[in-house]
Amino acid sequence: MAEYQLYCFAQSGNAYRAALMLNLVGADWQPVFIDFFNGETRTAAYRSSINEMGEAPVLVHAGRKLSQSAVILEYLARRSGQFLPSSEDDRLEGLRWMVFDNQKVGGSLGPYRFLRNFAKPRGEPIVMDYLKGRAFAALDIVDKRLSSEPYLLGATPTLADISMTSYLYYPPDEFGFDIAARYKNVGAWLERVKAMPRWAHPYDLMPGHPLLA
Ligand SMILES: N[C@@H](CCC(=O)N[C@@H](CS)C(=O)NCC(=O)O)C(=O)O
Repeated sequence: MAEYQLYCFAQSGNAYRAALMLNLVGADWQPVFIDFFNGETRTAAYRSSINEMGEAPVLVHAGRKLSQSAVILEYLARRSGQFLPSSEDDRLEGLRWMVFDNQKVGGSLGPYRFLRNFAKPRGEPIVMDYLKGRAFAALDIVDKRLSSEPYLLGATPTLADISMTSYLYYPPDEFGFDIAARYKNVGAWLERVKAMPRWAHPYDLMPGHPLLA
């Protein structure tokens, strides 16, 4: 058995943050498939034995079960000594961007993409317009941030960058817009992250793609 197990599924940008981090730091890890679209995270068994919050991802390591991707990233950064911001101020700054990502970037793009591609029935136009507007407003802020520095905290990549990738490598047709083309600085930054050794696309890194009908 691998040192780390990650409960995840291919369509989850929240889980991708953790899967990408595991790969980038060269961890010995294996995915554990969550049958999210058939309701596994809503079962009593999942909530009692995997994650009381009913969410993916969950990282299992050395008797610990960690959820919330930001917590998982912090744990892996500390253990590996990689992607850790170098000063206390940068640590706080990284945390600030991860919370912003969770709530505003991934927090809007995730439900938007879910309602557009996977939910039955699909999202109502008023809800879709709202989430798209929120996502665009958040991406504007990230794009501005990346206009002057190559990475979110400056010259070197940190866990805040890994977090921010969550939904951004999924195919444009799943959103109905091309994030990398629309936000040029985000697009260039995505290419920089993609050039890192052991980078992999979410659909290649986590199980469950393509989704069976
Ligand atoms: N802030 C959490 C978000 C996790 C999350 O919402 N994951 C989705 C899957 S992509 C989920 O499990 N949703 C179930 C629900 O909201 O009930 C994180 O970054 O880990």
